Amino acid sequence: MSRVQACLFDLDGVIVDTAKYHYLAWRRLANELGFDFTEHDNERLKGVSRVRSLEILLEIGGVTLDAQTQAALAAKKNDWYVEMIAKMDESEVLPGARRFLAECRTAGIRTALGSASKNAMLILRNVGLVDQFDVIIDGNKTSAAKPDPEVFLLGAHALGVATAHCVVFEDAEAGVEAALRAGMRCVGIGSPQTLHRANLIISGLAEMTLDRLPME
Ligand code: B16
Ligand code: MG
Repeated sequence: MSRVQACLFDLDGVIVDTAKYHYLAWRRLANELGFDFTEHDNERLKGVSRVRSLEILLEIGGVTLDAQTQAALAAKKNDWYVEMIAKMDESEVLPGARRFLAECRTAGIRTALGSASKNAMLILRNVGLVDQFDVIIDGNKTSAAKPDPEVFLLGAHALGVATAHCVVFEDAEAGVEAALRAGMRCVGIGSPQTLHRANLIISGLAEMTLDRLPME
């Protein structure tokens, strides 16, 4: 019997691919400001908070703006992003995610969401996954961004599971770092080049089975 008692999942890049919508909204903003923003540039925003994402975007465009203007632009980008995610449905859950969440729960392993997004609830509702998580920690409940371990520590605490019995699923380097700093094991989803510190690296939850969960 596995000693793993809880699995904590990042949202964007693990459960759904919302990075494509973030990209479209950030690119629209960059174009309005008079510069281009490529998909390659967008990689730098994955797993990063909204405020920090805007700072990186402005850095790329070589634009300096006061705090008030920055706040207004972040809100504008979010309105465009929300317009897109409002149309998401069940078909946008990444392959294997729904099945693996169900397998965890059937095996008595508790589940939590650990996302930087302040829009996580809207996304989970639209794709029909709210009920698959025992606990949901999102960007509205945290004060420190990954690689700070706060989001995962809050998740483990709410689940009542010791960090040593938790496994995190993450697609961003900062998220892997956050999981390890929380004293948890981590399954990296994506490239071994960026996620090499994870205990196991897979290309998506379609490859994941309970017997592959990294144990102490
Ligand atoms: P929002 P995750 C992150 O989600 C995204 O990867 C990142 O690109 C985004 O800036 C961040 O959420 C904040 O999202 O603007 O919706 O609050 O990977 O932590 O699930
Ligand atoms: Mg992510």
